[in-house]
Amino acid sequence: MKLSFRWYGKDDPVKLDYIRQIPTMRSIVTAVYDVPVGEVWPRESIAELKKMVEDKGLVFDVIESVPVHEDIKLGRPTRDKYIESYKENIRRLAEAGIKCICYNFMPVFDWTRTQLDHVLPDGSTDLVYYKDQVEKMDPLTGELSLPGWDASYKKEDLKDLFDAYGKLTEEDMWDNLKYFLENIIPVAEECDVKMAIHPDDPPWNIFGLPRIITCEKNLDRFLKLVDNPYNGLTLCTGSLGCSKLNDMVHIVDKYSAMGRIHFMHLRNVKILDDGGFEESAHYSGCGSLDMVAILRVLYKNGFDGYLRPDHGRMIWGETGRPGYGLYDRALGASYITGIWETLCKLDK
Ligand code: CS2
Ligand code: MN
Repeated sequence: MKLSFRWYGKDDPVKLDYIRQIPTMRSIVTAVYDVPVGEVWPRESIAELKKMVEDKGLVFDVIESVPVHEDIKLGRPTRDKYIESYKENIRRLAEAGIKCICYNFMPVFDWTRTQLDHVLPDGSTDLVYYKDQVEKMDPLTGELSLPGWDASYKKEDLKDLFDAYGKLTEEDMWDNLKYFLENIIPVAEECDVKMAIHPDDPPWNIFGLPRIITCEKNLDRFLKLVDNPYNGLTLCTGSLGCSKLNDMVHIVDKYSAMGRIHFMHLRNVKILDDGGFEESAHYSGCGSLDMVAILRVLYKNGFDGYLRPDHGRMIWGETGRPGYGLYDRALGASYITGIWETLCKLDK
């Protein structure tokens, strides 16, 4: 397991100087953030990121994310141009030493929550998804904007996108994903870069937009679209695991045994009775997922891919990007390291 940490580049309030102080921290997960979706990343920007990371003694070998242009997801005629840029990004990143690229295929919005600063009984804050509040949200009229989302959409563009997705069935999404994979996976293989799709978060349709990377059945279907080890998964326990229908230990066991998990996101969530959820500290007792059981199956299957603590709470007065503060993710990383060390030593 290669422990890694997400970093949002030089404007991230969380400094590489701090990240490197987390015991056993190895890789930095980052991206070029100032290039519009669908365009090629300048070699200089990639080189600059690599240098910043390596100057601190950390490894630059995972990218999260190279975003997929909506025209690809929608199967519009212009998709070929964006697919060509995507391939070029894979090549350029491979030249810079990247071994794994995380991306997602969610229409329009990335992860969705109803509140980013929900206060827990201990005074820390977390991200929550309350069903009754989601029903009242209208992304077309509200001033709603979440940090996982591309803030660049104008209201009119959003309306067009919603109209376009309104005509698209889930089967169309599958066709469009297959077309994308058939084009990019051969390039990824040639460049020795593992592609790792991130599950939809939450793993169900939101605002009437179709979502397909949601459950075991669909993960099976996804892996068969292009049955090649370079076509793999970012297994995010908090994304799939916020649905009671997903048995996370079984899912992690199955796909790590198949060698198709290239990147693990470890995060805990507390599933609520009505199907909503609250993100929690990583410790198993704080949420609905059993972190030891998840890490145990990874260990048993000899998992040697990347693994990072995912969203943390805001604790100790830290302010910054919700889900991506330093302190709680560092606690998560240490907790994971402790479990992993125990698994290794018990095995001896
Ligand atoms: C999120 C996402 O759960 C997560 O990791 O923070 O923003 C994720 O990075 C993207 O969906 C990956 O493409
Ligand atoms: Mn994740």
